[in-house]
Amino acid sequence: MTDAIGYERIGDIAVLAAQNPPVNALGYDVRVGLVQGIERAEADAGVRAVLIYGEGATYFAGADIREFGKPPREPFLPDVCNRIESSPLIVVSAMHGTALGGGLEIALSSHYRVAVPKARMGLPEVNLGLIPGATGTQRLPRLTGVEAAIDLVTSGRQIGAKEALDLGVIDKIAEGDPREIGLAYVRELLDSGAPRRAVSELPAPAPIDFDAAYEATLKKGRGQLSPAYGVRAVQAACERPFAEGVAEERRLFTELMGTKQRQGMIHAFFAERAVGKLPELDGVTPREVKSVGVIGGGTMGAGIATAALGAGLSVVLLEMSAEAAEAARKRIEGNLSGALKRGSLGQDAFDAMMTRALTLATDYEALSDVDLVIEAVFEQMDVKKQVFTRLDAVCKPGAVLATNTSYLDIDEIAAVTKRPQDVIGLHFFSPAHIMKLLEVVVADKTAPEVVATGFALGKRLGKISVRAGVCDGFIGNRILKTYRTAAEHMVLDGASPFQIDKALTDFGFAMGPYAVSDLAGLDIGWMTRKRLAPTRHPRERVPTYADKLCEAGHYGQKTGRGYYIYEAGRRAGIPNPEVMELIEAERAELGLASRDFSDDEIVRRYMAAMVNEGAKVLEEGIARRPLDIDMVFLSGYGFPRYHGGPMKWADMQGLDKVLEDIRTFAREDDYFWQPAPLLERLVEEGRTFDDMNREAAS
Ligand code: 3H9
Repeated sequence: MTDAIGYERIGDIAVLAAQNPPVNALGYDVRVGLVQGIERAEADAGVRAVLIYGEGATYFAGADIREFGKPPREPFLPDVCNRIESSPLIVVSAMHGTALGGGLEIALSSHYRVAVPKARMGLPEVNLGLIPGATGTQRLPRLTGVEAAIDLVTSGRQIGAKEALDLGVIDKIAEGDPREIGLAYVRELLDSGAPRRAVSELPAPAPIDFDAAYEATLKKGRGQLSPAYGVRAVQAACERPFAEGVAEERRLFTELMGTKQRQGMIHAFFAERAVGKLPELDGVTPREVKSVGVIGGGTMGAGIATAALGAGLSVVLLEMSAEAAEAARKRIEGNLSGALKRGSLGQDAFDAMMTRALTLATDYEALSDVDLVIEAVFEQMDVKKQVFTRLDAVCKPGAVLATNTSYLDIDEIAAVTKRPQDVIGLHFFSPAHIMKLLEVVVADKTAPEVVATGFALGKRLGKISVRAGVCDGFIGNRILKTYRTAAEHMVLDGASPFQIDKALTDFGFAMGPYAVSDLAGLDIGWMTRKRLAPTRHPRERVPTYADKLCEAGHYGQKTGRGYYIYEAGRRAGIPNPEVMELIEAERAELGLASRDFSDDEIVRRYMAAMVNEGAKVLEEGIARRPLDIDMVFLSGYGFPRYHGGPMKWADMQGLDKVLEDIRTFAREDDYFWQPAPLLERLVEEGRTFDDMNREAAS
């Protein structure tokens, strides 16, 4: 027997205990162990039932994802599931922690299922670009019916024990440790003479209109294939005998396993876990943070305060006047009321946050005792410097002083204090209580424990924190500026903003860049263009048509008109014809000939600009690893997860192809399209960004 599954005999019960920390993933040893355990129990005279449970934190949390993409080794998981179910003994699974994917499939192959009240379960394979591939799509609908099964398979969402019981996924909830509740349940079943009960032998569920469900799912997934494949797999459960349904599930699963989407999503899964692991923080203890000061109660400050309150921190919010403080309080209340209405926040907790945990202030002295301050005031260097001078004077020693600036030089801000080691950038994205991304911007003198504190705070707030270095725009906004410029060049040369948006939403972005500008407010770009105008290189091509929109008072969604026109009651805008007139006038003025762009060329130019700037950001050490850039774009810029992030996307295209594109584009404009030396080196050496990720981890 392998060590991964322990075998123990307790009276007439054989107990199989999974011992594969940290999450009891169903790797090769575990699969072998389960089959051997069942065989041994069947051969063990007097054994009448088998209990399966997980030691440590959880029941099986799924197949071992690290094995994907390698040649599969027998026994395959679907065969293990079928072997368990076909046992003449009564097999019971006792679940705790998270029974996910292949884990839930093992449970569904058991004859009875019991779970602790806090257990969570689900089929999250779609989040890895896959579908359940070990009979889950065939067994689950036989228990829950088709609609619930499609919901669980296509959303990948986790459900709690109570919902699982209501849906018929489990048979019982019991308080205790899994071994204890499992043994008690097996005893109860044996004593009552309960029969062996195989889910595969239950009648096939009633069908629905699967073509409609498939189309709707495909549309909702914005080009992601796996959820739509999940619909087809559940369809097979209705229309075919069990064994054939399993074969169809396997076919669909195997097809998805061969896709780039699967590679991209699994990259995202591991990148999400690697992003917070920094060698520089090994053994560094973060400072304790119980109270947070927030300076500025606009959309950003109120969002940050909301996030901090939601994480159980006490917050002192500083504003310029009592009226402004009151407006900030209202914003926070508005932010929290959504959670209150949805029921994810109770009235008592809401009241406690708004009264005991939140203090409004207009005097810096109120910040004298907080553990960490984040300023979210106007983006102007002299304003920031004033704030930090005040903070340096009032904050207690050891307090972390953070700026939420989006692009200003944090070294320069830190230099006005006598404690630059305590100064850091914590760059949130708006709305800060919702957006996942936090750039932790490390300045020259920032102390490692202050960096660790930034990461610890990010974790507490439920953010994905990415380490960034200081430069104009850090990782995200710097790269954004470059690919946004590539889009503007295409507009000057003949593409319309609407075609560009469409090409990029077809690529999988939630919104195109022009719709995003309308949402963020066109005045932001306008201000940036004005700020950068004096230092602009003569060869930079910067269109002015958008300035004209702003001059006419059209700032996007907030004024009802920008690139798009927003009619009351309709979320999506319709293209603003005035925009094309302005663009055509500008092209005529500059004497530019318009040409056609295919959607494919639009995507290639946009992505090449993103990847090239990403490579420069890496080379300068602003981002430490390619995966850091991927996480910034996946969690803060609506980059489609199934492409894995821009750097993973580039790897999957082939870096040589991306470089070739850049060199081709450079023939028209060798000022903008300067290949990143790092990209050239990687191509020369036949290496990838993923190789860099691996080297950084070793
Ligand atoms: C599947 O089952 C397919 C089948 O239908 C068909 C097959 C034929 N494998 O997240 P954490 C690692 S697909 C390998 O930080 P938490 C993880 O990388 C699978 N490794 O902990 C990390 O390693 P490290 C369906 C895994 O407590 C460590 O474990 N299942 C796996 O915050 C701790 O993880 C899923 O998609 C795995 N399956 O969350 C579940 N899972 O320390 C995926 C985790 O080196 N897993 N690791 O960085 C999760 O959602 C979370 O890990 C879980 C625990 C909720 C379980």
